[in-house]
Amino acid sequence: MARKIINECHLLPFDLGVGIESMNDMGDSSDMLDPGIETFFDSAPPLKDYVSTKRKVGEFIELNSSSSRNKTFRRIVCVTSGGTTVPLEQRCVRYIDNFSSGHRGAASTEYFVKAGYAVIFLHRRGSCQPYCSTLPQDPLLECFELTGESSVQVHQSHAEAIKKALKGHNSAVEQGQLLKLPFTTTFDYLQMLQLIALSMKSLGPLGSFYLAAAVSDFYVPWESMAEHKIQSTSGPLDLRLAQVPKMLKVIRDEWAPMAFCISFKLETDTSILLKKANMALRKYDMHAVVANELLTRKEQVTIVTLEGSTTVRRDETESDSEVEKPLVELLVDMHSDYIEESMRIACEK
Ligand code: 9Z3
Repeated sequence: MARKIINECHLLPFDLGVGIESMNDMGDSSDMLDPGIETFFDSAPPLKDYVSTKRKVGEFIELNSSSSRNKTFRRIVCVTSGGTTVPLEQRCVRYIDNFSSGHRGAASTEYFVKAGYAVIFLHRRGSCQPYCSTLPQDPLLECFELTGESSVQVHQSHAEAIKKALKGHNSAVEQGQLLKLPFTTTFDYLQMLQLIALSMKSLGPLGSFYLAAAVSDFYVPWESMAEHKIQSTSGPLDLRLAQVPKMLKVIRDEWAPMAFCISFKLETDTSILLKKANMALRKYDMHAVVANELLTRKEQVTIVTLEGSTTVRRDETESDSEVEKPLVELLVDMHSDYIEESMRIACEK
């Protein structure tokens, strides 16, 4: 259990009114963006589900904010999860992918919900989902059996796992604590992250970002991308990839400056991991960077902050324990401290 009770929000002197009307007035923040970011967003194919995604995010924040009629009041965290793709063709047949199963994000979502948060789970379509880790890896059809001409039932051997997953998932959704939004490409991901961050701006320090998605560092700008399938008969392929601008700093500077921001640093060479995490902490003004090494990422992670670093480990004495449990507990406590501190500063003004 998290150390602190997290329903202190009614004490906060921040304006938390996040009505849907006010969210529609957020306007276009692109005037303030640096040129690389502007180029990226200008070149991106517009989000197909922009209007419905914005509405869903607005309603979810409304439901969990103090302005809500039913007075449910929770902190909100945006958990990003899975890898982003980089299409090589506009009518995409081939793409570059970033490694991530989505397990970190899915498991962490469950622990945030348990700690009382409302979670916007921004995930790669088809990657691991919350409450599904105990489901059988077998093909879907092996979970069911025909019991008559037109009736089907869950196979007894899978019934417990499916019941557990359904209970966890349905309860989180029914309580209004889970909103799942899928992405595939880096274009989709960053546009959705921007939309969510701008929507969360008015939550002040009660909003949080847990950026576990593995985001591509390079991309092919839409206008220089081949429209049709690249032909192998044209010989070897020369690709020039532009650099994806780092959006972490933009979240801090412009999109949601008061939100509590946690990013991840993945390396395969442990000798540079903490140095790189420390650099990211300072460069992007994160509140914490979670450093992990590819092969040991499920066993241990190190949380790097300006105050120092703390390593948390999976409880090896329990076979089904996950490193995300102590990780999220620690981050929830840090978020509590951050809210308290922000509240104190706001009161002094
Ligand atoms: C991570 O480091 C995640 O912990 C993992 C989780 C992707 C390793 P899985 O999904 O793995 O459970 O299989 N995410 C961030 C990776 C990343 O691309 N970080 C960038 C960097 O390291 C910064 S945004 O430069």
